[in-house]
Amino acid sequence: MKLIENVRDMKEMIQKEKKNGKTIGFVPTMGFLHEGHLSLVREAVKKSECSVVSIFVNPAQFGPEEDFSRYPRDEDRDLRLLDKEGVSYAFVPKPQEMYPRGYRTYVQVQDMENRLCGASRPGHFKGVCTVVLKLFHIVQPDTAIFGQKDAQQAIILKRMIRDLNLDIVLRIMPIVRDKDGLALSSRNAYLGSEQREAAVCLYQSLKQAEQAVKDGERNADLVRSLIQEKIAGEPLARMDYAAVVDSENLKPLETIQPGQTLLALAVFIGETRLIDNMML
Ligand code: PAJ
Repeated sequence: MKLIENVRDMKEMIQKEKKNGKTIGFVPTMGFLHEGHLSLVREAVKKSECSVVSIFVNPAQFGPEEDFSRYPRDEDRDLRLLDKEGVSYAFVPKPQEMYPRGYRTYVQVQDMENRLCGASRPGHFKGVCTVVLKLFHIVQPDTAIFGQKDAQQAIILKRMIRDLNLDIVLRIMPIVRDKDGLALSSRNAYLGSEQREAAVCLYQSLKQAEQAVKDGERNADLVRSLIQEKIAGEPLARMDYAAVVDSENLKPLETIQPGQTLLALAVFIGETRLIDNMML
């Protein structure tokens, strides 16, 4: 695996690979890699002739009160893991190069960016779309691979790709979970042991909602209140939102339409904000 730390070198390498007719598979990450990230990486390595994984903790997607400075980082370990997976290039740009002094250009996917996580994290998806579009321009992937874990992110990026006529195939990989069902996340590292146990309530609330729908429930408000009750029953948890939305446009649904309904929630466990979701 080659480690690339600046934009010019990355572009040069990509140009060479493309000239040789190689297909490019790309996995953007913020590092502190776990099995969830690695499931995307394996897909890129398997399905593309040249695989690129970026590690960049993107300051533009963190709010002023959020955890940018303490976001977990372990670049050496990440690079070892990527090397072991057979990745072609690790791209680890510097913030000063991605956002030099005087940087002014941002990409927004209107309406969708203010729903769900966007309501409690203003500007978050503007930061995500901007950095992902920049990375797309640098890496020029044929295929980009994202996780269902960040469902809203994947849905918004799909819209951005369509709206901006990008020739990139988006692949969405299923959520990788711990044994008890907690979705793997770099932020799980913040949890103390009691909090870690409490965090399983996110998954359990989704399972309960899913069961209700399997049993015939179609009232979205009722399903949403099942999730809220489950979270309220966990003393260490505080609800941010639970939503039952259309999986294309993220608009709230009154009636559950199996096949196009996304259940999504965000919950604070102590100071740590965790998200999870399920497609119905
Ligand atoms: P990050 O949180 O590091 O996640 C990188 C990719 O891994 C995302 O596509 C995310 O959905 C996926 N992922 C995380 N946990 C997962 C899990 N348990 N199962 C499956 N996939 C999982 O998402 C970001 O970084 C950033 O917003 C980024 C797209 C890199 C832009 O900065």
